[in-house]
This record gives sequence, structure tokens and C-alpha cells, in this order.
Amino acid sequence: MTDFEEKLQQLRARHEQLLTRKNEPEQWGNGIYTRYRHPILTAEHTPLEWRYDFNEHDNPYLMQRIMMNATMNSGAMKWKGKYLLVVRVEGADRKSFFAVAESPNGIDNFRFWPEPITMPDDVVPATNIYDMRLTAHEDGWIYGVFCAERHDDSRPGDLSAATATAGIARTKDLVHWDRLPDLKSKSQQRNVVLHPEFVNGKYAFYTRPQDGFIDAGSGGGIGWALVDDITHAEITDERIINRRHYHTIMEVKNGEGPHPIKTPQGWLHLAHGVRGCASGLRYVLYMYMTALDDPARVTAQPGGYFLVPQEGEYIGDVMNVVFSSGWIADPDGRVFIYYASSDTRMHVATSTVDRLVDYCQHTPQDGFTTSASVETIKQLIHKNNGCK
Ligand code: BGC
Ligand code: BMA
Repeated sequence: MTDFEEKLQQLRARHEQLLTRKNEPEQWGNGIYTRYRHPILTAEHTPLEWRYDFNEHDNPYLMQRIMMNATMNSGAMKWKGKYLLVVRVEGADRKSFFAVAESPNGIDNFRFWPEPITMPDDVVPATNIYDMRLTAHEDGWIYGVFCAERHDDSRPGDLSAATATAGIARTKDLVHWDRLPDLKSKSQQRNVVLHPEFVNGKYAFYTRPQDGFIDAGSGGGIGWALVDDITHAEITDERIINRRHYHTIMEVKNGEGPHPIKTPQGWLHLAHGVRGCASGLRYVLYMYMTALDDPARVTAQPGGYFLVPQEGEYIGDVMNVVFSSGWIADPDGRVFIYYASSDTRMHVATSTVDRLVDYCQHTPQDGFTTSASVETIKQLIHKNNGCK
């Protein structure tokens, strides 16, 4: 065996070891969900074939020819008995692309399919696409709705000026994707999510109108819009169903995560909230519920955050961020929450539908002032004292 062959063998063995590493639940949590010790996907999990040239003659030093930077913000669904993610993979060149990874149990042994997704372009090609939400819609198609970013050519001098639009594609097998025209909307849009059922016979979208590329500005929060024709999706009427609020975890921005989970008690929603602080923007996850007969009517809004970065999760490309665009509810009631930390790696936390509904219905609401929060704490103390 040559040196090269030996090095290659070691590389493959190490990679295989990483891919088959068993994940372990963390013992102490908040009772609401269980986190796991290891990230489920990192840049190192991407196939070696995507990164190395294995030809000894062409790559005598066995160097990475294409480096991968991150795996994050993934759509998720159960597919043929497997837990499947459409991962936002980002290369060293800052271009994101989508790639499918699957696991037999939802918590470890995630493995990428051999090739990234070839996503057809819309009429005006995007520079970058990211953060796909997957929806197996009752019309029989699997939809991917994602952000398509383009340079804002109305500001030619500004290299950071960009526009965010919702791209829409659909598939039956997650390999071949048909691109539909981007969502037409008066404002820019990111974090657009397709509801899995028809509502009044129409396609229903969670939206996030925003004034600029970064700023939600006058965009009041998570919106709701019904669309007649998904093949020419246009928002004509949009209303805000979950508002941002001063001095909360979602003061600056919020956005729908994956599409909500249907439960007998209503739709369970996972979303992200953003606030500004001295170290930049802080992204956390929160939950809310809406009515079964009206997915746009909020019925429960637990106060505060649901999940925030912890320990090593704080560190990464964009610090102090957790973001979720995918979760899977199993028929037995288990829920797999897939989240990325600091735009760098993917994690899982598990819970159950019952626990999440209980969390939404029995966590005190935000009273929006210190006095109200202290009252809420005192009520709990008094209740506990009464129990003695
Ligand atoms: C990045 C996204 C980010 C957005 C707004 C994009 O260029 O790819 O990750 O959410 O900018 O900051
Ligand atoms: C956004 C999101 C995510 C990202 C986050 C933090 O606006 O859409 O892509 O995780 O910023 O960078």
C-alpha cells in the first residue's frame, strides 16, 4: 500500500467512525425536551467525495479541494420509515445548497445522499438559496419553500444590498425538483412556510413580511396569506397572526420555523425570535398554538423562549443563534426537533406532542413588564406553599 492509500484508508475510517457515532441523551434538562450530546450533522459529515480528489496523481497531498463550512437550518420529514433532513449545507465559498441526509432513528447515524440537490433556477437566478421548509401537502406533492437571495441591483454601489424572496419547488422523490415561480409579494419575504392542508380550498402560507433584507421594519411579525394557485403564487391579502413585541425575545424579528404539527388540541408551532444586544442579534426558539379550525388564530402563547444556545452551541459562524426549520412528529407521539446552532451545525432535541401541548398551555404568558413577571412567580410560589 502506498502512503497515499494508507492516508486515504485512515481518512475513510475516521469519517465512518463519525457517521456511525452513537448519540446519547443528556440526563438533566428542563423536562420539556431532551437534548443530545453530539451534533447530528457537521461540515465533517459531508461525503468525502464532495471534498477530496481521490486521484493520487492529481492530488498527491490528499488535500481538500472543496471545503465545507457548515450544515444548518434543515427542513425535515419522515420518508419511507427514515428521518430525513434537507440540510442547508454551506461551502467555504459562502454558497448554500440543499442536500438530503437520512437517519434510521432520528438521533444519530445521519448520512448524506451521494449528491446535493440540483435546484432549478427561477427566471431570475438567485445568488444563494437557503433555509428550506418541507411540507408534504395534502395535494400529494412535497413542497420545499426557501429563501432566494439576490443582489439588490437598484443599489449598484452597495455590495451588501440584497433582496429576500420565497422560492418554491416541489418533488415526489426529493431527487427531482420542479421549480415554481417565486412567491409574489409587495414586500421582501424570508421564513415563508407552506401549511400542510388546504384552508378554505386554498394554499395557506405563513409569511414574514420585511421592509429590507435584514430589517423586519414595519413587518409586524409572522403573517398569514391564502393563495389560489401555487403554480403562480401571489400574496394579495396578508395579515399578521403572531406579533413582535417590545422587550421580549422577539423584539426585532420573528419567523415561523417548520410547518405546525396537528394535535387534537390545536396546531403546535415552533418559531424563532430575535432581539438585539451588545453582541449582535440573539436568535432563540419559541412556541405557540393555533386553533384546529383556524390555523391563523392563536390559542396559546407561552411567555419567553423555548430553546436557546447552550455551551458550545454559542460558538460558530454567527454566534448566539439557534434556528429551526424542521421537526418530525412520529405516530407514537414523539417529536424530533431539529435545530442548528450558530449557523454552524445541526442538533436534535426530543419531546412528545403531549409535553409540548402541556408546555404551550401551562407556561405563563409574558405579562410584558417586570411587575407582571414577579406576580407570576409569586403565584407559583403561593401555589407550591399551599401544596405543603
Ligand atoms: C444569510 C442568512 C441570513 C441572512 C440575513 C443571508 O445572506 O445567508 O443566513 O439569515 O443573510 O442575515
Ligand atoms: C436569518 C435566518 C437564518 C440564520 C439567521 C442567523 O435571518 O434566516 O438563515 O440562521 O439569520 O444568521
